[in-house]
Amino acid sequence: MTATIRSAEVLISSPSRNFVTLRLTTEDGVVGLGDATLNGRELAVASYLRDHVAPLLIGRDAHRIEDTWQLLYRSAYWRRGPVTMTAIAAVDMALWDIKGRLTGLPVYQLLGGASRTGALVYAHASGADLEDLGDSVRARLAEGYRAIRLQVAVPGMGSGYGISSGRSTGGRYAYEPAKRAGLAVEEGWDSARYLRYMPRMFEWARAEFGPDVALLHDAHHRLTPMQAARLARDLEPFDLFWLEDCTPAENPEALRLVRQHSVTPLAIGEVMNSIWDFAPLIQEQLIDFVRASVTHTGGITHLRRVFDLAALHQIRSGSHGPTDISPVGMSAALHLDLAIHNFGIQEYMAHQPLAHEVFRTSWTYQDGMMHPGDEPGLGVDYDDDAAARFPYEPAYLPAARLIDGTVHDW
Ligand code: GCO
Ligand code: MG
Repeated sequence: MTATIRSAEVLISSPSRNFVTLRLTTEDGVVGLGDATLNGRELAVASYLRDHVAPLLIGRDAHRIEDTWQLLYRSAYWRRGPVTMTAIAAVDMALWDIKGRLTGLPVYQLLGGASRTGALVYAHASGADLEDLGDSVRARLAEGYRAIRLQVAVPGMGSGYGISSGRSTGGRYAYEPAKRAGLAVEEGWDSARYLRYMPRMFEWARAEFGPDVALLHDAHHRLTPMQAARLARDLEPFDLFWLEDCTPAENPEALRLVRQHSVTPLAIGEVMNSIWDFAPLIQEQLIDFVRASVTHTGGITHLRRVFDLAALHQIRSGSHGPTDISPVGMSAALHLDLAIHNFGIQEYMAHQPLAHEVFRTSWTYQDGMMHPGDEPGLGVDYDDDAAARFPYEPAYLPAARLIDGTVHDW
C-alpha cells in the first residue's frame, strides 16, 4: 500500500492575518494540509519548504510519516530552531491528514482514539483597566468558558502584554499580536509597576468571579528569575491554573529559583521547538505544563513524543493556540488533545471570521470544551478562491523597551 506524493505547494494567505499552509497531494488526488505559520517570519518557512523540502517529498510514500520526519530532521544536518521545526511540522501534519483521509478516520483515531469527550479550552480576556477587563471576562463566561487568561494594562505604564489597543468592550477578536502597520511597534515596559499590580488584579478577579473559574496569566518572558519567583509567590492565594513564561524559557536555572519559592503551577515553552529543549525542564520537574504548539514543535509526531516524556513526570499538556496558529494547526492540536492521556488544557484565542472563509474546519465548541470532529484526517479544507482575495501583507510582532529606552523581551 503506497500513496505517492505528486505535489507539494506552499500557500500564503492573509485573511485578517498571515498564514502559511503546506498542501501535499498524492498521485490519486488525496490532499493533506499542514500549518507552517511562524508569526512575523512567515516567508522564511515558506522558502525553507518550497526551496529545500518540497523537492525531497515528490515521489515519496505519504504513508511513511516517521521515516519522513527522521529524513527531514537528520538529513538537513542543521538541527532544530523555529524555522526548521515549523517546516517539518507542516509536512508531518499534512501526512497525518492524508493518512486519515485515506483510511476514512479522523487523526485522533489514528493516534489511539479518544481519551476524553472533549478538550477543555481557555479563552483570552484583557482590558485597559479592571472595569474593561471585567466586561471582557463576563463576555467569555457568557460564552461558556470555564478557563480564562487575564491580562490588563498596568496603571502608569499605559499598556502591557496581551492588551488590545483601546477599550475591548468585551470584544471577541480584540487582541492580535502581529501588527500590520510598518515595522515592529514599540511598547513600554516597567517590571516594578507590573509586579505591584498583578496581585491586585487577581485579588479583584477572585472577589468578582469566585473560586471556580480557572484563571491563567502570561508574563511573556519579561521577568528576572527573582522577580518571577516573587510574582509566583504573590499570586499563590489566588489559585492560578498556571503562570506562563514567567522568565525567558532558555534559562532552566531561573525556574529552579522560582520553584524554591512558590507552588504556583508553571507553563513554559511556546518559543521552544523540540524534545531536547523540554527534556531538562521535564526531567527536573521544573514545569507543570508543556506549553508548545504542534506547528512549531515538529508536528504531531514530535509533540506527542514531548507529551509522552512529560507524562512520566505527571506534567500535562497546554498546547499553544493563539491566532497565529492557523486553523490547520489548531485542528491538529485538538486531535492530539483528545488522544493523549496527560492532556491539561488547550488555548483557544479564536480566529477572525475571515480566516474561516479560507479554512473550513469541522471542530466544534460547546460549554468551554472543543472537539476536533469526525471528518477523515484533520478535518480542514482550504478554499483557494477565498485565499486569493487575501494576499500576504508584511506584519511584525512588537518590541518592548524599558523606561530608559533599553530593549526588553517582548
Ligand atoms: C500566547 C502567546 C501569543 C504569542 C504569539 C506570538 O500565550 O498566546 O504568548 O499570544 O505572543 O503567539 O506570535
Ligand atoms: Mg504565551
